[in-house]
Amino acid sequence: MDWLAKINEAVVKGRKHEIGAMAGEAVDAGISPASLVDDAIIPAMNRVSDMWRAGEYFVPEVMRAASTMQSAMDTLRPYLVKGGTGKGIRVAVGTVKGDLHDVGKNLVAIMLEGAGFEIENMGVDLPPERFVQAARDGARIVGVSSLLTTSMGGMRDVVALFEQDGLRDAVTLIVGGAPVTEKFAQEIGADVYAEDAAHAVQILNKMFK
Ligand code: B1M
Repeated sequence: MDWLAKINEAVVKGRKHEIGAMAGEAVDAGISPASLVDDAIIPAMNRVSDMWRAGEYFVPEVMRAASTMQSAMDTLRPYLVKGGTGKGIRVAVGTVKGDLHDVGKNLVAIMLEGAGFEIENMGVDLPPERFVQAARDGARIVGVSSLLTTSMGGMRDVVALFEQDGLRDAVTLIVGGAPVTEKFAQEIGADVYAEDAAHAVQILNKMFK
């Protein structure tokens, strides 16, 4: 059975109630959880995006696919986080104000948890104050996600508030999301840009051994 094709199709078609069992069976059949994410689930969301742009999918279908993806991630989460070494470093991650996209941010959170970081997943549409509060509550790394060109400017406000509150040097600020670039991250004064979840793990693992 081609599990990758089957899972890809199930996400695209939004088979939310079947996907959990399917993902579990695929793992039992020997497919690596990381491959399910990289080679089936993320490509499925890219297909959904193409279908949206082509006018074949509308918001309800996209929402259903995203929620199906989330269910798959919920099933895979225990496998992806297995083996975390427990670094004792808290990372707070959230999506910037005005932005409701949470799938990529959740993936980053799961992968970092798998690498041994303690995770506070703060949610979406967050004002700058929420990110600063996370640092006051003990996060040493604060991650900000944005998926919209119209929301990414909000990352600048997050950095500015950290500076204004005298907490800029107390945290490592990591930013990412589809429209975000290394150049933009440097412009706004973030410490780290990660293009995807694996990259975020790689960089933070190097910085926090
Ligand atoms: Co939206 N949407 N959406 N959407 N949506 C995009 C992002 C878009 C590219 C689609 C398109 O037009 N091709 C486009 C943005 C264009 C732009 O600004 N450049 C877009 C738009 C325009 C919109 C609306 C404005 C549409 C409308 O209403 N007219 C609206 C905005 C709502 C709002 O946020 N205020 C909207 C709404 C939605 C839904 C609610 C329907 C749904 C979100 C559901 C949810 O998240 N719960 C949705 C979805 C699902 C998408 C697409 C199809 C898929 C996003 C996704 O989940 N990708 C998306 C097209 C696309 O990206 N292909 C699109 C899978 C995920 C694993 O990847 O999130 O990129 P991604 O995360 C990656 C990296 O970016 C990175 O790591 C992850 C992979 O490892 N990363 C980080 C992300 N955050 C990181 C943080 C880090 C480090 C790395 O450190 C902290």
